[in-house]
Amino acid sequence: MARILITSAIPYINGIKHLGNLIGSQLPADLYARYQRGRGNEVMFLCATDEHGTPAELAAAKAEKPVAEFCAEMHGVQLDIANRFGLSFDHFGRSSSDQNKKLTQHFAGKLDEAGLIREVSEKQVYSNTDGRFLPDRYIEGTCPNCGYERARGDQCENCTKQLDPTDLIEPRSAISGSTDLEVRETKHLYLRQSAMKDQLDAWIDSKTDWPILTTSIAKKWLHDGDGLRDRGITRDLDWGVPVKKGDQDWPGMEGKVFYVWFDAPIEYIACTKEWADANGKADAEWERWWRTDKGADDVRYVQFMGKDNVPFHTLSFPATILGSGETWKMVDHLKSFNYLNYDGGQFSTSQGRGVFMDQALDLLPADYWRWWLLSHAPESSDSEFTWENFQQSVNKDLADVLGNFVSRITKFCRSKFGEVVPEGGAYGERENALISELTRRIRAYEGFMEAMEVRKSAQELRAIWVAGNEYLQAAAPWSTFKEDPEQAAAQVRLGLNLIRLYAVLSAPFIPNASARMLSAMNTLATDWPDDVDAALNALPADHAFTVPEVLFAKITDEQREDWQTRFAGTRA
Ligand code: B3M
Ligand code: ZN
Repeated sequence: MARILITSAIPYINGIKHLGNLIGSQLPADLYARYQRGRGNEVMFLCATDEHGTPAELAAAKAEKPVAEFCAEMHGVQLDIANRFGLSFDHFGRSSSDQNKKLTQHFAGKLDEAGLIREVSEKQVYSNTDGRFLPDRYIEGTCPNCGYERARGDQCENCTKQLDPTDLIEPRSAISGSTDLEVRETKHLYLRQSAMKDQLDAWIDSKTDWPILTTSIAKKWLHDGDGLRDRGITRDLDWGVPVKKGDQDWPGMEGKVFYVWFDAPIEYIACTKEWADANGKADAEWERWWRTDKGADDVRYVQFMGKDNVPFHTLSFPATILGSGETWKMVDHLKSFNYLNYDGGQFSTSQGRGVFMDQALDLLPADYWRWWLLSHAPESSDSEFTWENFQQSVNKDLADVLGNFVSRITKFCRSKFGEVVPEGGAYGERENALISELTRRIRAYEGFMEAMEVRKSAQELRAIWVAGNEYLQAAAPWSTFKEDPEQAAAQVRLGLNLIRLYAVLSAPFIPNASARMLSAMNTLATDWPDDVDAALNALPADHAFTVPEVLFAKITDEQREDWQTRFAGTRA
């Protein structure tokens, strides 16, 4: 049994995520986690809310709530939506937890001991209009690298370059729009990433199986111009992890907090301790996932994220854990995604454009969205959500192909043999041909799932559903029944067994429909079909089942048009 550690980028606390965010990390991570569990592997799947930084402060101010209270509430909201989407986290933590505070301060202390922190007296942008220092992402201006006019002070979302606010051309406050900014002197800690350049370079070179999207972004920032720059890891803010070295005060750093991007990835680790603490488990239980001298040397660690998060995960976070000199588990595989666009434009949280997770669930159950999003995952390039495409995929793949198969075979059986798996006959040539096709396709499906090729996995799964439909069409038990009821019985028995098989194979994509199929088939047998022949004999003659309610309802043209208009504008 393999041990697999899976993390999804942790969503900001400031609002409910849109479908673009969902398919950029949490959903594919869940697909992989469910698949690995289905294969019988030991999985630790983690996510959390990213609660620090100015976005949290500003969102709380807008909601007229103290920031701690706002975060606690929003964590609950995000957790509830995640559950309703079927995201099967082992723990959904909070970057503001005590565990993360302590661990973040611990790392800072270790990095300081290793000589990798320097104090810098720097000039920082102060907004006279807003009466505060402006954190990086609340300064907007033109990107010096690509000329994008709405680049933020921490990163240009157009070209992904990590920036410092003072790099921006024609900077302005993103809070008030004011250009009445001045630069004031303040002291900060810098992580000497540059001193780790060669180590990071060699580490990335050793990752020969990473997607090109991941390595190209990492390499770009390692070798771009002056190469890997040292990064400020503290901020003049009230809300965040107080700057300390381990449990010691840090002279001169009073009242400052760590930069949100310093503590956020550390939460992956801290989250595992939160999980242990919440379940009354000893530290050894989480350490065996993270400390290579305490059992984690045989763990495979996979991270999921959108492409804009790649630099932080290939450079900054590895610099933190490598720099500590301790035995932390490093990521083995990093799966990154392009962007999902919305109906001719971009999804946007700040502008409320697109469909948000809560709204999606008000329209249709999670599986409809899961299927569309995963089968259209923005892997090799950006992809686009359109209502037409969504309607088409749901109606064809889910309703016509899978749903119809389940309904036809169960109803036919009920009408001719009753609600039990029929007895008699034997699988013949046609059945054996189907078994070999399914065997070939299931092995291909496993290969794609293992490689996290999300779209190809979906295509293969669909082809597996189609193969069953084609079999049923060709075998036509409703005709066979007239001349040879025994043979019809074998065909129907195969069809009912296929439903169970489909439930097992499809569970990572559409867990709710899968559970309903299993419950209709009245079985708890969810073993992975290593042997397809055996899997298609799992439900024996006389086994009772029930005809399920319609698995997937079709989306009508009226619904589609209604939704299209409702979601054309922006969310209030
Ligand atoms: N919260 C950004 C995002 O949600 C950030 C990810 C942190 S991963 C450690 O895209
Ligand atoms: Zn740029």
